[in-house]
Amino acid sequence: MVTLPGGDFLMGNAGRHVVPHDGEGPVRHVRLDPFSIDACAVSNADFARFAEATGHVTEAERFGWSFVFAGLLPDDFPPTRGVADAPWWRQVEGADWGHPDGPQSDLAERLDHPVVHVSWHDAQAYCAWAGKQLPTEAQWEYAARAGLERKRFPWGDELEPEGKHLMNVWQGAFPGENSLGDGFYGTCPVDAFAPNGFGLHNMTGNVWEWCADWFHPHFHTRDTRSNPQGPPEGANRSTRGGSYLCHESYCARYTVSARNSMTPDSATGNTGFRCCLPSG
Ligand SMILES: [Cu+2]
Repeated sequence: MVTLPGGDFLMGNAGRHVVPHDGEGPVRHVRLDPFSIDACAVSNADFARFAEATGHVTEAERFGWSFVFAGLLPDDFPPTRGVADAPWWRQVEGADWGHPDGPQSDLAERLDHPVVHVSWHDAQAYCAWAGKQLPTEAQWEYAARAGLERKRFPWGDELEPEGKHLMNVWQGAFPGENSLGDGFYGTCPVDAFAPNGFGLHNMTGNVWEWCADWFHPHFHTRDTRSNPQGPPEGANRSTRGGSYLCHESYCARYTVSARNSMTPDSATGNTGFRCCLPSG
């Protein structure tokens, strides 16, 4: 883990790149106590140790299916149900954290990749076992920004500075063609790209990361500016950071301020988490 000093920072984005109904703005001063956060997302190896020690069965395992990106399924995969307005998401029976691309897949080549197909409840259970907690959205964003003010990405404003890929997102025409400019189609190892100025890897791209907060598009405009925890209740939990599927053309939520959410029992092949701890 990396210990961060906290203090005052500018949270949110009101620039031209925002997704308005996500509630990325306004830009506001937020104050945080010091805390520690994992340098990397929780890996499959980490989660395997937790499952082994506790016998935890994830929600996707109990439901018997999870959402897998169509491009990750073998060509001869049996028919699956899709999502109406996002047909590239397939409802795959037997997909779970140990079988991330469906029942024919395993973790052999990706123990150092982030665990996926874990719900918010699963992430909470892992955190409780590890004696940690999920970061709040404010902690997550402060950590992702690494002291840079009003920048779009953890390293600055440019998506590919000097043509260099600094995170795992989609290159090419989504969803049919990925030119693999960054070297990866699906997930990549949790430390695959250089860390940000705080020493944290893959804050954007690779996988969405669960945060502690209930999601609300506007609650933060009236929430406390000191260690905000989000709304007291809600339907969805917040996720941050975007994933290997993000692309400017359809989902540019691969930035430090972008927000998304899912119900706390949901799991997908592009959502994981990292843990945090109050410091001192
Ligand atoms: Cu996205």
